[in-house]
Amino acid sequence: MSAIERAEVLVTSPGRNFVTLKVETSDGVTGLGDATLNGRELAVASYLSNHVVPLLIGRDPHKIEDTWQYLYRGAYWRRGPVTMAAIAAVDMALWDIKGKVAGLPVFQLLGGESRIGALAYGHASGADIPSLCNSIRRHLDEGYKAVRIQTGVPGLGQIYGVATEQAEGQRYDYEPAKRAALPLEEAWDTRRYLVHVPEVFAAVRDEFGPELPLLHDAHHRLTPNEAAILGRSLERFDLFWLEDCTVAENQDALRRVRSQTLTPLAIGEVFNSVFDFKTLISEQLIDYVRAAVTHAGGITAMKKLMDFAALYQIKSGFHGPTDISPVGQAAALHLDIAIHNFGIQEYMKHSAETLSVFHTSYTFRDGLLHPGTSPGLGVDYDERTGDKYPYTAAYLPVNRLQRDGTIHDW
Ligand code: KDG
Ligand code: MG
Repeated sequence: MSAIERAEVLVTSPGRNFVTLKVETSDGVTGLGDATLNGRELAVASYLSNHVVPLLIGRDPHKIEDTWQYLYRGAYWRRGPVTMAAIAAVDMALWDIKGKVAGLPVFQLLGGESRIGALAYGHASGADIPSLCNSIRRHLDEGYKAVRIQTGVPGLGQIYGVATEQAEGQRYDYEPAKRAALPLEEAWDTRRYLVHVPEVFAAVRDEFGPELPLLHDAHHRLTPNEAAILGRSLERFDLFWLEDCTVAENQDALRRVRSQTLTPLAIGEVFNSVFDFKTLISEQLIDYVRAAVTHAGGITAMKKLMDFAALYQIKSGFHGPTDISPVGQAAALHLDIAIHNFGIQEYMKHSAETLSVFHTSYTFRDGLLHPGTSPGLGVDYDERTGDKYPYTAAYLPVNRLQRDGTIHDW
């Protein structure tokens, strides 16, 4: 019988921090899993190396479901981003191993291809409307068929999720692309934002027409009532989705938003369990599940979550910014291709530095992503290159009200 012989946590920082679990079997097969939790990376690295790796040694690598339950139920302490990212990494690594042993890409083990590719959306943004429009044009030139649009808000400074560098050809990475010992502090004003966003959509629809799928992320900054107001004011622009319109750990609050607007809603990038979605799904309060395979327990848990969502005609929109490693992105793509209720996949290209460590086989063509047909997840990790990039502290920015400095949701 094959057994897990070694498991190792690899921390690297090629442009930004990533935590990867490498699992090796007695037959010499290696599997990779993404355990990156942006800004709290070392907590998961420690959870894995101190509390999970010792439990894996000697286990049958093919028992994916049993291992998932062993780590989830066996720990006594359930859920939470650190625990679920650690379980996700083990889960992905075991699917990677199973695929390699079978000689099949993981999507074949999940039921095979349901589509030729996964519609991807990119991140267009700019300090103002003209620079946003340039960014949208660049995305369309690169082949994107759907874009998320974010801009600066007049009267506020740097805003989360908006590129500061606009020069032609310069790429924008998600925060915290710039390393610092302390989080940056940004100023926020909801009234200014609510006035500005409809103006942005009006200008973009004017320039790019009615058909381009447009998305927008409110980053949890609104109350349910403000979210309903925004949803209503954007209805005429026919969004693909409005994301994280309000803080959703109080799932009941979404009833207010849902009953007041027809703008499609996407929620869940900070969620890590099916229970975070239970009310949202069973009452059809959202249209898209935004969870990340990396943060919500891996392929095993996300497949079940999406099967539950399918009963309510809710689709996937898996989280895929650059703080999801190429391993996590590949895991999402295998699910995207296999499940029936796929919606859209977020796709920000990783930097050349990141891709010098993670060698990927997924492709992006004509706006569609495909995980490729290599056995397993299709990502290799170059340890020699990874070791050249030591971990560097980096944090997500903190958001304060411009008016009086109160810490605000985001
Ligand atoms: O780590 C946090 C980021 O991944 C997140 O804020 C990005 O909101 C985001 C998105 O929609 O990609
Ligand atoms: Mg988001």
